[in-house]
Amino acid sequence: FLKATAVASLATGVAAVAGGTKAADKKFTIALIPGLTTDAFYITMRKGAEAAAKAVGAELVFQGGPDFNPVTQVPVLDAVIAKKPDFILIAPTDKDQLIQPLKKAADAGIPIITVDTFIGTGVYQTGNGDADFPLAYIASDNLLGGAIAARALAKAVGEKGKVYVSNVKPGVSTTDQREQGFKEEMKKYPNITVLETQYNDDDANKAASQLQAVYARNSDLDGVFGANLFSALGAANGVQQAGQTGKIRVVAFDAPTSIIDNINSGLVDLAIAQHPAEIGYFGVMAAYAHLTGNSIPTAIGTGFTVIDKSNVTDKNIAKFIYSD
Ligand code: T6T
Repeated sequence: FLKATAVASLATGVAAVAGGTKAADKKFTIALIPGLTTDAFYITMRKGAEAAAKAVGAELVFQGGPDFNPVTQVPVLDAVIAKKPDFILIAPTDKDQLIQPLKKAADAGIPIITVDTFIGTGVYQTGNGDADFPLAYIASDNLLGGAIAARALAKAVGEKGKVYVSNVKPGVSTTDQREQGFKEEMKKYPNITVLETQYNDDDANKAASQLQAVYARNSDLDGVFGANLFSALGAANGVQQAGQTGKIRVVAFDAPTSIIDNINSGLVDLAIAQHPAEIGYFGVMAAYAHLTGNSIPTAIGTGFTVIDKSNVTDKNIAKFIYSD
């Protein structure tokens, strides 16, 4: 009798495994729509997503717009929805303007996770509001990232003087939160004045001209926080063009190789590297978990690595430099 039971449960076990294998045999198509395709941050995210897709035998489709703008992102999203992928991972380029376009995907039965940026408040699956339908938000803690930037810049300028934020445009969840976190933390430094934010539309050339214009109005400018890759790169170029390298201090969000070069030359003090590959990896893994009937957390936070001259050659740090 004992033997029979053992055989029976073994058989059940085999059946369960066979069932699991069958579900996993379907090759899922997971679409990843970045903020824009030519940004080292999203290129690195794609690598992590591809590693995860390979691990679970899914197909990853990477399709995005040529600039960071809802006007170009929404048609890409519509084209992706028309192809009916099993899952959409997307970095929405605007908190509000992507709600309705993404609702169309949800209404078509395509599950969604937002990666890097969010829609609405970024708090999903609450039964509240019109933007809680994505299953999860996977990203850096951008408020914290802004606070880290403020502390670093305050230290670099000797806790006094004038600084400003070089930013993309209002409505982008990540960069809005970085600015918010930065300004809140800066309140702890009464001798630092934070000048008006300069919005560059994700255009490094514009950010460079703005740096020079702010400096022309404020010859005692001490520092700038570049709130994303192009803002930081442009601000740093502006500092160099103004002949102020080392005098106007630069703290960069994001860590492409160009910013690392600027750290080595002394133009940029430090870079706050996000972990985009990790965001992409967990995005695909969470999608796969959902598609195979598992529940997933509504939020996954990924970390930062602060890179400066003192640690840039350490291979455990350098692995967080973005891919070009
Ligand atoms: O900083 C990243 C990303 O987190 C942000 O949402 C948009 O800009 C980047 O892609 C860098 O260019």
